[in-house]
Formats: sequence, C-alpha cells, structure tokens
Amino acid sequence: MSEPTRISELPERIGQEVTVRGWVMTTRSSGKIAFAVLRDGSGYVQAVFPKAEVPDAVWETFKALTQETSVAVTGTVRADERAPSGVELTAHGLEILGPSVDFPITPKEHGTAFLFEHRHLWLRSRRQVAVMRVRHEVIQAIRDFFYDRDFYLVDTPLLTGAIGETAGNLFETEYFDLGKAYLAQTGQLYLEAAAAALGRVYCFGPTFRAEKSKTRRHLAEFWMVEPEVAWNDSDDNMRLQEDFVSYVVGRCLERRRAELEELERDVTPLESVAPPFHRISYTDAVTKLQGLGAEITWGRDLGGDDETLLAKQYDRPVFVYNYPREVKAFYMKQNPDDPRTVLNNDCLAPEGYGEIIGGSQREDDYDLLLARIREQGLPEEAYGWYLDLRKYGTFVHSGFGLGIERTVAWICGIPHIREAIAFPRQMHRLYP
Ligand code: NSS
Repeated sequence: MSEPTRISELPERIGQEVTVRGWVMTTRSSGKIAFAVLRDGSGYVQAVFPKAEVPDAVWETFKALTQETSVAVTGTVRADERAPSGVELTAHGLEILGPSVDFPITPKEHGTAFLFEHRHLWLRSRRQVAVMRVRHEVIQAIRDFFYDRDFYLVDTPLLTGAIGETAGNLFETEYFDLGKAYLAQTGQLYLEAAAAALGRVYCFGPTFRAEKSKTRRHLAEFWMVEPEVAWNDSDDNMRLQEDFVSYVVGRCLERRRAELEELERDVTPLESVAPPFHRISYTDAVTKLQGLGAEITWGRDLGGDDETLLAKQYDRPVFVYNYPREVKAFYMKQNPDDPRTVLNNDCLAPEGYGEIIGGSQREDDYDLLLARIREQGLPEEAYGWYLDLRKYGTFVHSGFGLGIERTVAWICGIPHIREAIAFPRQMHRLYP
C-alpha cells in the first residue's frame, strides 16, 4: 500500500500512485466499469474500477461496498476536467476497513426530526460538512481579526456568581457550599474588568440561555465572541462592528466559495457587506415600522418579525441604536441627551436574518449603575467587584457580542441556526 494521501492533496499528485482512506458515499457499476465516490473530510473524489484492469478479488470486494463503508483505495491519480476537483482515481486496490450496514440516512428525503435524531451521522452529508467548514472559517477569521488589531484574548468563566444579562433565562447549578452558580450568559462583565487591565480584549466561548423559545434564532447553548474596548464610545463601537462583520463575511467569500456553492448560497447580497452599514435610531425605526404596518409602539423591544421587516428595507446590515432603557440590560449607559434611552445598538443582518449583534457603551457612573442594579432587583452583593471598576479609575468603554450560529446561518443562507452548530442544544433536544 502506498503512503495514505488526503483527497484534498490529490490534484498535486497527478500521475502518481496513492492510497486514499475514506468513506463510500455512492457506488454504481455498468458491469464493465464500476465507480465509488469517496469522502475523507478534506474533499470528494470518484474512484474508477475498470473490470478488465483490476484483480478479480477487488471487483468482488467492490460488490460488498455500501453507503458509509470505510475503505482504503489504491490507484493512480488522473486529471479529469469533468470532476469538480479536477482529478479522479483509477483504482486497482480496494480494502474494506469497516463495513456499514443499513446506514439510516439515505439519499432520499428525510424529515428534520429524523435528521436531528441522527445528527451524529447526518454531519457526514455534503451540506453539513459545508456548513461546518464555513463555521470554521468564521471562527478563524474572528480570531485573526482581533489578533491583527492587537486585541488580547481573555477567557472568562462559564460558572458565574453574577447574572450577566437577565434573570429570566438562567441555567442554575449547586456550587459546593456557596449556593447557586449560573452558567454564563455572557463574558462581558469580566471582560470589562480585563479591558481596564489590557485595553482591548475579547472573549470567545460557549454561552447559555435557558430560553424557553422554539424560534429559529434561539439555542440554549451558543457561541459568542465579545470584544470590549477601553475609551471606545458607542459610535466607535458601531464602527468596530461594521469593520468586523465585513471582514468575517469577506473571508468566507474569499476562502469558502466552494462551500457556499455547495449550499447553493446566492453570494450577491454577501458581496455588498461593507462599511458603512445603515444606521437608524430606535425611535425612527419604530416610526418606520409603524409606516410599514407593524404593531410596535415606542417603549417595546423589537420582536423577531419587526427586525426582519426592518432589515428587509436595507441592502446591507443595519444598526438600530439607542433603545428605551426599560427593555435593555442594566449595564448599558444612559443616553445623556435622552435619559429614556441607552447608548446601545443591535446589528440586524439583511435577508431576514435579524439580530446578529447586541452591543453598548457601558454605564461608567458608579451611582447610576448602582441605581440600575437596584431597579432591576439584582442582588447588589454579587456586583461589588463590578461596581469597583467604576470606583477605581472609571473609564468610557464599549463592546458587543456577536452570535456565531446566527452569523453562520446568515452567511450560509440556512433558515434555522440549529444547523450552524455540530450538536445543537435546544429546549427539547439534549441528545445526541
Ligand atoms: O444578549 S445579547 O444581545 N448581548 C449580550 O450578551 C452582551 N453581553 C454582549 C456584549 O455586549 N458583550 O447577545 C448577543 C448576541 C445576539 O445578538 C445573538 O447574535 C446571540 O448573541 N444570541 C443568541 N444566539 C443563539 N441563541 C440564543 N439564545 C441567543 N441569545 C443571544
């Protein structure tokens, strides 16, 4: 057996003998010539077995191939213009490494529930592999973006004592003799402390919301990247967001064209994602939405349908800024020009994908922040350390959180974010 080669490397090995290890996707045979399409995670290749040229034993082994049998195929790499990767394998050796009997996911249509019950196997399908690769690119692009701009990565705790966002959707657990701990809804509060140490920081990890919601935009466990920048005000914050989102989308267009094509994603709308994004105040957005027939009134948070309707008016992402303080988190800075509102923004993706970012300038005034904590009935003692940041050299600072699954779903053009993560956690799903 020759040295095992990954399928992605085959175009560099034309004319050479190689062995590929992978899984069988499909087979067909005319009786004189047989074909097997293989995948190994790096790519796809068709192996061709001409009956006259392969040993009888290989021809017999071929007959035993079923969907998802794992195999080692030895053959010569041939250039083939018709093949998507430009190469084919003319095989003369075939070894079954692991048989596969009655693989549950066949090329026929399956219902969504069935597919998610078999998520561990469904992940092998071409579309799912393409989504995972786009996700991988999104995450690498995020890390590169911040690294190139001298942001420091700070890992924030997942077990926390202070509520980060709202009391409504917390996962609780017993924590030794100290009472309750919560699974982090955000790393933000810790990151604010880190911003006073390192200036520009970000955290990136799983976050948890016990959302009793079955929308296509909510998961119980999702990944969020959160930058926090000392001395940035709300306008600086939005400028960072538009540069950031444009970079991430651009990277996928540059390096993941093949995957977007596999997903049949129309990339035209993605190509127009560039700064500056549109900006509209919450107050103007409400007026605009009312004009479009929405039920919204000033003071209520925008619902998913409102976001969709509003974002559809624009060809690029849109920032909606300065929401009523009553519907937003306690840490957002009160707007000095209109104290009914806070200096925050959401970023809505186009094509009906809705909110992908929530961000704000943080309340840096000790007394105002304490008043907000009390107003919202949060346990004051848990926020002593957070209030300290306003006591020892308080500073203007802003940051935001971008949801990875929502971003991946938008870039891939898939309707539901549960396909944007390998093993989604939802209200009714903990397995596999
Ligand atoms: O709640 S957020 O709007 N904001 C925060 O958590 C801030 N602490 C971020 C910050 O300023 N550092 O969530 C931010 C984003 C939101 O826009 C979504 O894209 C995503 O996180 N998000 C979710 N994705 C999937 N499922 C759920 N349940 C979810 N909740 C928020």
